[in-house]
Amino acid sequence: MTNRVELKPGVIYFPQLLDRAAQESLRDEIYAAIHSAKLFQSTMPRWGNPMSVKMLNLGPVGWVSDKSGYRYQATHPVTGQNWPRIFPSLLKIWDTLTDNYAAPEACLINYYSATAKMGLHQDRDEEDFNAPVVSLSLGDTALFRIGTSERTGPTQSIKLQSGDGLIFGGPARLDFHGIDRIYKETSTLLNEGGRFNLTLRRVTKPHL
Ligand code: MD6
Ligand code: FE
Repeated sequence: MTNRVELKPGVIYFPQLLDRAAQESLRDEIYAAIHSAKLFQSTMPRWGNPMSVKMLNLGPVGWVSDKSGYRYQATHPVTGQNWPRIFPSLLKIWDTLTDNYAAPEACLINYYSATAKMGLHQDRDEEDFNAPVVSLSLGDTALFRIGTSERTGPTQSIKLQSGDGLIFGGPARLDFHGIDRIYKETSTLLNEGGRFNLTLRRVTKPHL
């Protein structure tokens, strides 16, 4: 098992959770999924401004955002098709990091170009806040900022590199967080540059 660094209660950082070979195979699985299902451009609720990040989901449901709000839905907003399945390799990582918590139902894939960022936000569209969110980074390094459950609370920052993992749960599950910037050309994993972030989520409450 790799290093495990508790950044604060509920936030555990796993530097280099995935070695280069694991990163390459995950990258290739992502490319195959994107080839069949296509990234889509999300827009912010209400005003409809485009987000700088492009998205795709895997799993029975996926997270989408448009003028009418944020929600989980079973189909791709552009094609109307079901989302591709969550890769078995990802389910295995989830089981290891969450100690076999009920299976994740969504894997949100975010793609950041060198200039993309993500504003401070909470992940609160899930019914089950007992489940942690598991995050994986591939490609260029990103500056990740974590605050508190209040938007204006103090924050700490950490650079997430290709292959790093993060668990976000427990008392930190509703903490604000975001990506301030991408460090261009810091990884050779993606030919086109930029960064993928995958977040695995349990959406509904597990039934006994
Ligand atoms: C990113 N991550 O790393 C954005 N959300 O690109 C997230 O928004 C995130 O890393 C919930 C839990 C972990 C995360
Ligand atoms: Fe998030």
